[in-house]
Amino acid sequence: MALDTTDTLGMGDVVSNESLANLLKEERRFAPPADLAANANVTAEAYEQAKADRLGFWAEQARRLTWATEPTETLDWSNPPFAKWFADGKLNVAYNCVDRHVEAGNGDRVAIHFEGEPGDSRAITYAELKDEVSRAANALTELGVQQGDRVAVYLPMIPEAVISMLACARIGAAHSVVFGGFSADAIAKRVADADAKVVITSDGGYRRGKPAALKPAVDDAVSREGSSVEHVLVVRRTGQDVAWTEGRDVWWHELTERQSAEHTPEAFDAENPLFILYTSGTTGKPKGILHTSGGYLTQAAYTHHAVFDLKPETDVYWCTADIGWVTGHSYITYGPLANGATQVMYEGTPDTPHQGRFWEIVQKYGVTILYTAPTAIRTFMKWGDDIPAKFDLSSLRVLGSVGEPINPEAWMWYRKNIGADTCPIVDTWWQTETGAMMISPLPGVTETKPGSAQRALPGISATVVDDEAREVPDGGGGYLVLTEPWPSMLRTIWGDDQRFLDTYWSRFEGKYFAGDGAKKDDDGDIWLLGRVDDVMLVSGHNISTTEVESALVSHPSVAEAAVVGAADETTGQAIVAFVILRGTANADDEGLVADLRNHVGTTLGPIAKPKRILPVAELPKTRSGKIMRRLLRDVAENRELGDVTTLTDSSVMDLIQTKLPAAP
Ligand code: 6R9
Repeated sequence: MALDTTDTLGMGDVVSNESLANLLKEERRFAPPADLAANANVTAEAYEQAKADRLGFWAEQARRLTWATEPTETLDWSNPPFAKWFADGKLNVAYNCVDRHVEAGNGDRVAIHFEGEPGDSRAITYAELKDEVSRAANALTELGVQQGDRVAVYLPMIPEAVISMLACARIGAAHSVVFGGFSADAIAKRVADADAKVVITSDGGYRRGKPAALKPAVDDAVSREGSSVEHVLVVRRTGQDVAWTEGRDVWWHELTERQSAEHTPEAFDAENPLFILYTSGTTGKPKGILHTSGGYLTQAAYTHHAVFDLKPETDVYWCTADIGWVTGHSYITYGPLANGATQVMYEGTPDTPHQGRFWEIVQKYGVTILYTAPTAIRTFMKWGDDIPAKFDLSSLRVLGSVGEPINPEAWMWYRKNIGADTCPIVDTWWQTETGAMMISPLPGVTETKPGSAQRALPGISATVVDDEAREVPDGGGGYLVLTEPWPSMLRTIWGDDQRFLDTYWSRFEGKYFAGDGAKKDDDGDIWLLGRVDDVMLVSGHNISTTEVESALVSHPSVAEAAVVGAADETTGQAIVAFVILRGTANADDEGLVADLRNHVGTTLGPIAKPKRILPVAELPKTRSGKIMRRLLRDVAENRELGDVTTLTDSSVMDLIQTKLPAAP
């Protein structure tokens, strides 16, 4: 989450006492399809049940898992905010994700339909997955990995990524997955912070039609002085040449092939660390978010069952996230596999070899549930309606969104062009820190509203507060907070309890501060307004970047927009918008820029009119698709660029800077 600067806690200067202006009015409503509602996994009753007995509700959800020792305690909150969930229970996470489905007679069910970018494919059943995870667990044990150790994973989107994570879980070691696009520096920092013993990587992976090397970055990272890494385990994916350090480097296939496919899963404490995942703050070193086993898996499994209405016998689920993002952890590896789902895993980019690749995959596997990000949806909008129209998407029944607020127009496009105007859209708000979904519609229950995540899930308590920590009334705006502990909450920042307290628990006494701006509409539904650090203060009014961006995207000439507040002598901050135009619109058309300003003025009010609108070809994004507004702020304020290491493609910034006219 590269936008996260909450640990600086400097936003008090930015968000003043004035609440976020409630600008956007969205009146469209969509009822759940009747057949889905009639057969839904979860009904409205779940909210009532959880409200009456929140801990009882979660204790019941924990029974979705198979425990070696059933927990008798639900929550230990005796030392807040350090939570323990199901603390006297014991389980093996990998057993829950794999073995138990085989034991239940579902060994022949496909767990993963892998689709490689070059077109190779591979179906892995639960029985096969059990063998592979067992061999990998034996292999890690042979390399000296033990319960409590850390293993770094730096892999492309191939089944071995999931197998590696589960193999770690199986032997009680914590994994730390590092995005396959990060630099040697980023790997070295994360490996050092977690003190990882082993790194699992590959020769390379396929991206945009070409093999892209991965191992050189690992070689560089682990050859630094004082590295904790004893072994590098290398998966052969592309067959490209690799440098080899004898004694340290080991081929995955050589090591795993000679292991037994039998491995007895040991039961570990519910609070045994499962993984560390780093979120990159803009300043300081990345935060290692620590998740543990029983509570995390309970909420990942429950939310995947409830929010996607998963029917494991018939659904084909596809989450397009990368495994290096928390979404890949909770909704590719843990949630779906704990639920015995059949899922698609795709290695590459959406436009390789053509812009219909996603829809071709949906058609090929008969995908019924699709989970993707607003950034992808806006890209598909830009490419045009005719592309998905060429494919049979009639298998789809539930559509999900995650990562950023989804603009109402992107939501409408998704529903109409991908969801045949019938599929419910679940806009799921959550964070690396929350571990699993927190705020989302339920597909068989909620009347949805384009652009709103709406309501905390059963068993979750979220609200919006003002500067003084008072809950805002319906119609008000402020900060999103979580008011009760939840099973998949982060337990701490790895090795830095104080930073955990400072970042999340010091802003509002006794409440978790998420760092997002939010408002409540007149029905009490929650609308996310972007990171608090991104909120603009224009002539004394707090204006959300999200709302101005959504207004711009609702203009037929705009495909994508990123809005920032730049220092301004008269108004404090002035709104600067970077826009990507749709196919036929002309970037040099002065009339269009005036038209866009007026469009924002009529949609949101004159206060929200951007002072400058700059058409650009690309926007800077993180690997999880979030727009990095702070870099655009640097550009808009003619400053030198800050840290660009978490960008997907740093050349984007050169492009934007060269295209910029001098500031007026
Ligand atoms: C899962 C994930 C977390 C931040 C979060 C918020 C933004 C995610 C959202 C959303 C509005 C949604 N975010 N989902 N904003 N609506 N449905 O993205 O985790 O990478 O840690 O980012 O992403 O700003 O605080 P992570």
